[in-house]
Amino acid sequence: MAGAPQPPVVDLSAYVAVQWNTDALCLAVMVTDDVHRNVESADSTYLWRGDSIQFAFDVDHDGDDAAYFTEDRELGCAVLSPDSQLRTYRWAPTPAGATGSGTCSVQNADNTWYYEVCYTAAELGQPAFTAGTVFGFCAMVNDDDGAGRDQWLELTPGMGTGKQPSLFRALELAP
Ligand SMILES: [Ca+2]
Ligand SMILES: [Ca+2]
Ligand SMILES: [Ca+2]
Repeated sequence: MAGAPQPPVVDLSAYVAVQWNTDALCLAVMVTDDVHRNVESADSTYLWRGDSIQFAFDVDHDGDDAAYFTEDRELGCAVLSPDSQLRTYRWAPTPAGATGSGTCSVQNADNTWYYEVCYTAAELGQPAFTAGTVFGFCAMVNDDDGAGRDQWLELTPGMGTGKQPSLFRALELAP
């Protein structure tokens, strides 16, 4: 109808869900974002500067206060623009790289992006995933709408501005 008010275009919102079995821990992230952009094709270290998702696991749940240690993981996934190439990356532990950065698939419809990311037990330093295991956990969604990252969403503080696993939430693998 001419002149009818249009719903506002959402700048950034996100939902995260987790599922697991013995072999894999999978995360589904639904992101609503008005402009998709990630131009960091040259160096995956900088995928976080563009639209992307990242997860942190304080694997031994010791709440390190100022850094990741060798058992901890920071991992992520992005869809590059304009060619829709998928990238996964592991920022921690160092040396960083694509190795051990899981698998990612992404679909989108209009401004909504559906990421599905899976990590093997080995990629999170486990012989197998078992009920009752507790990780420190944070999830983050980065937003570039045309001029580099201008905002992000975090499940908790402790990831976007310095690494502080003590601030993460507990993620328990429920039976
Ligand atoms: Ca946005
Ligand atoms: Ca730790
Ligand atoms: Ca964006």
